[in-house]
Amino acid sequence: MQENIKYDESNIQVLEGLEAVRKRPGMYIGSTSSRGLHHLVYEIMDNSIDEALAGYCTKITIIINKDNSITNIDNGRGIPVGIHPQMGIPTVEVVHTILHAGGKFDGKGYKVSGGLHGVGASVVNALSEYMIVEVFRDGKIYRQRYERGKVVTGLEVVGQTDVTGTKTTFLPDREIFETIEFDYEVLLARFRELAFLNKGLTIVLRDERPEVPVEKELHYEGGIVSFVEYMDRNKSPLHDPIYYTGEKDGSFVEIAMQYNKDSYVENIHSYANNISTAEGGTHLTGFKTAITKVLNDYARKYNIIKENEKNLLGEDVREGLTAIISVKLPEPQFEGQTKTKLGNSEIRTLVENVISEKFESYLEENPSIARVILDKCLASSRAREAARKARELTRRKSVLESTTLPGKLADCTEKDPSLCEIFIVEGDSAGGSAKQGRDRRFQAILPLWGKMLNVEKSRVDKVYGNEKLAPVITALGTSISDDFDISKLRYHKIIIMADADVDGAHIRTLLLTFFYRYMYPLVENGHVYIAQPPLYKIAHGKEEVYAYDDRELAKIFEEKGWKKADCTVQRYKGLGEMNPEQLWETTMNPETRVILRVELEDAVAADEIFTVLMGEKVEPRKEFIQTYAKNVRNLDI
Ligand code: 0RA
Repeated sequence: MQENIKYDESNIQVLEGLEAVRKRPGMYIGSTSSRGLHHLVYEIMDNSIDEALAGYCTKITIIINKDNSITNIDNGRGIPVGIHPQMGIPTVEVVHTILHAGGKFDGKGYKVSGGLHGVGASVVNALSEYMIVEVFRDGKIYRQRYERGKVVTGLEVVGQTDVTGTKTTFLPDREIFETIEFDYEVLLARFRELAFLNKGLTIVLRDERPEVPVEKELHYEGGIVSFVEYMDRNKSPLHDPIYYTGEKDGSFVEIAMQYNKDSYVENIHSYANNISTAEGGTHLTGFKTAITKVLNDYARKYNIIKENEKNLLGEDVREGLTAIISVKLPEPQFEGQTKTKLGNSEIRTLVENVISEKFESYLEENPSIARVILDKCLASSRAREAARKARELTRRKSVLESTTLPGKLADCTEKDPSLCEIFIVEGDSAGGSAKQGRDRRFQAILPLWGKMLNVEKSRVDKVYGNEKLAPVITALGTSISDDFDISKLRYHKIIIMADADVDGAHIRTLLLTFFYRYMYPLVENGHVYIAQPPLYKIAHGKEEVYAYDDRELAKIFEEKGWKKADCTVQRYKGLGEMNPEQLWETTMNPETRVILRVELEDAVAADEIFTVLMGEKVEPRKEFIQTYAKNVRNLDI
């Protein structure tokens, strides 16, 4: 009797658990937007990756089915089907119906509970119209079906097999998600990253939705060395990638790094248990400290830095460096605003020791490579010194002129940055309309003039001195690079407003490159927006409406029942053609406008796009433009 009551109670708890997930899905998967939708796939796949890390699974296949359901197949041992000693139901059912706040259900190593990950199969189940799990184990095929987290069929044996593994199919719930349309490219980018991070693992992505299904197999014997080569494929490396590993007390670290000739920026990505640690943490700190020390010690030893000269700084030794730092550890602590900062202190020493020992001997054994690396660092150091002088000059000037804000800035009256917006506008005529059309209480206008610098091809000293960028820097108030301070940001919305033509796209890309490379936290924290001016104005009698693209134009005719012959359709060639009232109404008024927030879903892809579009090599740019020319209007970062 006792037993029975207890069972009922836990059953009720179970239901409450998954009900909670359906009531507040954002708490478990971050959001119900497209981003949250894609997280469902990562959650399910995560379990298969764990099985691969444990050494039992070599291949994971993910299929996007015609109806946007997802099938995830692995060739691991199969989820255990035996009766769970505490719960009294099959373990596979426990895994799918009981909320495991990211914990391990079987004490297996490497269960990740950081960021949005690790919440597990039960959360995905709760948020799916249906889920079908098939386990291939002990010569049998077991099968169970759930709907919105609830069991609809008990675990059944449905056939025989001579393989092992787990196959999960789920259809995300339309009642929960804003969209259930999966993006092949988004999944592919994440799977490529996972294939790089898990050397030897094969990941297959198959899209069954097109007329002719698409399939891609990802497998990198080189692991993160291949990752670095991949990221640098459009750059000019100074040497082959350097690769180190280390291990202590059940924690593993892997580092791959390579210096490039023609890049002035650093491209370092760190991971903990396959999760991108965008905010860095102990592994990244250990890496940075150690390479700075090793390079300074070597340069001192061989008199490359003279006795009266200063040491190289961290930023000097990272210029042009591409690196991946990947750690795998039993109990990762994720900290920081977005829970993407690794906190485990022991990892810092582990990484430092690996680099100190091995990078030092690498330099000793490869003196000519050591020399080109150090030449690059020294050049960076000199440029930094020049930048410091340029900066001091700017500061002195501003003291003399008594105002720090650029002359062309039409500032707003509101002083609380969280309520303020700045429109960065190309061209004086558009700038004029914007100044007249704006709501001056909270909207500032900064017209740009002069020659725009391509920051991808320049060092920081050039950036400070650039006539077009300097006003942007002073108007925003944050400074740049290592001096960047987000608490000084004067406007929480920075809106780039440029024409919808090729020149406008160019200026947009240059400004985005600048923000990405020199004011990264602005992008990361979602402060950067792109204004969407309309393409058409349609007048019908006294009524006037705007269309932002051709599709919308067609829709307006259809919905309003207007005939083309009765309307005047004006196509805007540029912002300058709009009068202040029109610009306000269509592009600036928060009540009626459309603005796109620049989001960084994938830092690796973003770096790649900026390198390709703005970097030294011409061929990859041509290739990119030829491939994507038809989509340029939707170029999203
Ligand atoms: C724990 C124990 C065993 C397998 C798994 C977990 C497992 C879970 C998942 C989830 C997706 N695919 C999976 N593959 C395996 C096996 C224990 C044993 O066989 O002794």
